[in-house]
Amino acid sequence: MKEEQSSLLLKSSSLFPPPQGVKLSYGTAGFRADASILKSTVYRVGILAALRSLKTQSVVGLMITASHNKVTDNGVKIVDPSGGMLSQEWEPFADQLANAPTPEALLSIIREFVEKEKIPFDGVQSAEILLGRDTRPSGESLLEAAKQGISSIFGAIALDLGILTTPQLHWMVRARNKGITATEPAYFQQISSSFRCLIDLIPNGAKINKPDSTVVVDGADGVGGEKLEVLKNILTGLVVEVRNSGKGEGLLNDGVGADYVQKEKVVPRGFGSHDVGLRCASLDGDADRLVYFSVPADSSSNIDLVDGDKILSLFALFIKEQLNILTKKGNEKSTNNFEAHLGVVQTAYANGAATDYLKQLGLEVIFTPTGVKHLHEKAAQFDIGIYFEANGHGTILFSESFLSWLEARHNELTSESEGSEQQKAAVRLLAVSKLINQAVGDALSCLLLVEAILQHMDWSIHKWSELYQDLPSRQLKVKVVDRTAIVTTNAETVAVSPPGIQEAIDAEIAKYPKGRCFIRPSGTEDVVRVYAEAATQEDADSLANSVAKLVDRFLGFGSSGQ
Ligand code: NG1
Ligand code: ZN
Repeated sequence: MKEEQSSLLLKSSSLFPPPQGVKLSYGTAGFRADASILKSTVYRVGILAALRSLKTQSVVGLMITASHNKVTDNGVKIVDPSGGMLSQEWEPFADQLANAPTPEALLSIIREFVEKEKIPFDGVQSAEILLGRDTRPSGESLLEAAKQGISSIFGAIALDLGILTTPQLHWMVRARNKGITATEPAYFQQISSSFRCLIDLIPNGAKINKPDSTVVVDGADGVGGEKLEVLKNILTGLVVEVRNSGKGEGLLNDGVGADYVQKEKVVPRGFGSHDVGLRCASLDGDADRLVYFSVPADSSSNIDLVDGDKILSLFALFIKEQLNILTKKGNEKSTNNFEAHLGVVQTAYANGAATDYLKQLGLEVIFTPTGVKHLHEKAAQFDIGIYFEANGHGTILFSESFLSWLEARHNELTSESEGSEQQKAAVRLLAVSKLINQAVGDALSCLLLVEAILQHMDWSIHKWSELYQDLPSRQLKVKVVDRTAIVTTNAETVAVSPPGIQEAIDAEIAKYPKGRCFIRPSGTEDVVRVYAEAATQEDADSLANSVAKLVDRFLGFGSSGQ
């Protein structure tokens, strides 16, 4: 490393001292903490992003968001050139960078890493980083810190794209590296035109004038609501009413948003008995999660939740149906058939009833640990891989080889039998691959796909919700002394440490019909999460409570002397 580069790094990093007594970890979705302690971390992630761009010789992204967490929190994560999450191999380096106590320690970590990874670091190569942030008030100054980090690496430039949803930034990084226009209008154009294409192909003509062609969306008072206000004006074939769009007095994620709705199972602020029977949806604070809900007739605050598992089920049904039409044996030449491998990926948080339903559809279901990086990786192994977390984060991945076959088959069918059912199925699948965000789960694009499929099937939200009945579940959080004391295996369903805790959990589970329960340390908050499922809500609550007590007994503050 050149002398000037070293002294620039020493000088600039001395302006961003790390917080005292805090150990930061890259976690499930980047670094997250109270915004007041994050400047140094974001500055250092700026350096990390520049190194990642140099190493890959591609454009990378840096997003400032704390998603569904409270407005006073913030966070930062890197988008890899593919549009996916930062390669997991780099996470330990990210942790080292964030925790380096002094400018000198930071410099030596960088030096060592640059050498080990053989990063071209001569100031000749250039690095480019796209920056985005959500609507949190702390975002602007943190973005400045990221820019300082980036400009402390010679040859690195930052392109500030301002306020974006997380999936928009992922989409743009991916587009940029593919040589496609990477702007917000291009993104809106792509998702709105592929949505229109699906609507135009609805059997028996468009049903836009039906009374339930309106979807009412809770924007979590965040960036998703803001962007949806723009998108809805260029959409045809759907009426969108946005509430909690961030323009009013409401606070981001405060009694609103997908996380609140999914975990509390109640209406978000601004919704109530006047919405009985309407099709409602909720985005999270950075618009990468989506859940639907409706307000039942006898209620003003309880909801009928249609979560990520049901979105996954709806997508899987539609894709399976279109694939069947496309590849059915008939009088056409069957030389050009392709046995597309369709699979779904879930985590242990998926409702047991959802998994049973998907298996009964004949689908291959795979489980991974929590965190979309894990789900995404598995889904990418299928020709068409659909992944969703119960909380509403997910997408559909199409492999390059399947897409090139599909393009070819589409061209063939268009010249042989334009307007045939098979040709329409090919067009629909191609439209889905353009509508759905191939980089990461995207609430706006998933919303449009759900709406297109419901119109296609001519289904109400109730019909959709009745695909299967969720088993009652409960999620709790427990504060402990050190959550890393919990080590899990089998896609996080079994705790191997601390010793004895799994046996104690199993003994509780055995008391409840259809009982299922697991614990894991959160990757985004300093808590242990408890998830329980059982035949009745009362049992699910009671199982979750007794396991939360066990966690407290083994690891809580009263246990530290043991
Ligand atoms: P943690 O805090 O690791 O449970 C939460 C979600 C994840 C994922 C990340 C990223 C649950 C139970 N966990 O992770 O699924 O979405 O946040 O935002 O919902
Ligand atoms: Zn989010």
